Amino acid sequence: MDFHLPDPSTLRDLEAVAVRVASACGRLIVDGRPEQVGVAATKSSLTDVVTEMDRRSEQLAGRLLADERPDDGIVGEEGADQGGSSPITWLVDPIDGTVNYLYGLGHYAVSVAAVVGDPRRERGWRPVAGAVLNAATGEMYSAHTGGGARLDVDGRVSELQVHRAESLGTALVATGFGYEAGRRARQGRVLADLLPQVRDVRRMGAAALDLCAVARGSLDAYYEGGVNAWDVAAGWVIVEEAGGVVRGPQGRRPSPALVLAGADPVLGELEGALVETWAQAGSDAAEPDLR
Ligand code: LIP
Repeated sequence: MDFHLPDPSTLRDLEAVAVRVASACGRLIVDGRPEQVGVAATKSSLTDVVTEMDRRSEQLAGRLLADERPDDGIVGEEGADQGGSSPITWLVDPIDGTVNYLYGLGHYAVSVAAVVGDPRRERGWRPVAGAVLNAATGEMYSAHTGGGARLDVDGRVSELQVHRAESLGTALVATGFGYEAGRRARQGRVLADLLPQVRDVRRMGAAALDLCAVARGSLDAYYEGGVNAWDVAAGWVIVEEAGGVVRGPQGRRPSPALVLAGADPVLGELEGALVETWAQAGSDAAEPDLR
């Protein structure tokens, strides 16, 4: 599926909008974080929590995007879902790493991405610009298609480049887990089989920041089954513009079934290892067999 790309000037503008929106939402969730963050609601399970700040952050993102890009659509993790008349839809994860935020663990992000296509349709879209702010540290990752990827730390900007590990056995690999107990048990079995085959694994709790760590060369690869479009959209374009690859099984576009990010040949080796253990780990509707 080919998508019509906006012109380079528009792509640069879209990245700048994503950075501004992520910055504003990041300030809100940090400055407005109450001493005791309460759980406002749960979603897919008791551990899948939403805080009041998730909701406030998404509301702020919606207001800012409506001001800056009134013709675009918006889809957010906490329920924002409005169509637009332009080819651009914004995917917003108002707090990625919500459990980290709830516990005060300094590793959570605001992820804002501009995509073309239809993000409500699996594999029916792709990102063209995005920003991921690690709100706890102030590290701002951003990119647009054809424009490279960069990290801005207090105004010091560096270009991002993925690391190319020599083999899966020397690769540092990150992953994450769903919130439903049965899926977590299955994902745990997959991880247990993978662990002896890699240098080490990391589970840091925020897909958007895992993808940015791949783009930065601080991880060699990331994989996860069951993530949502808003979790990965901005990190996807950031990894690609840092010279990496983001894909699903068998070279397909990423989907909730499985997101793989890194650089070949190690990414191909990782997928090969996952395909074997995935099939043996049992079935899961949202994470079908990877063959
Ligand atoms: C999180 C993802 C993470 C996944 C967590 C959770 P949230 O998103 O970024 O990769 O492992 O289970 O889904 O819920 O914090 O926005």
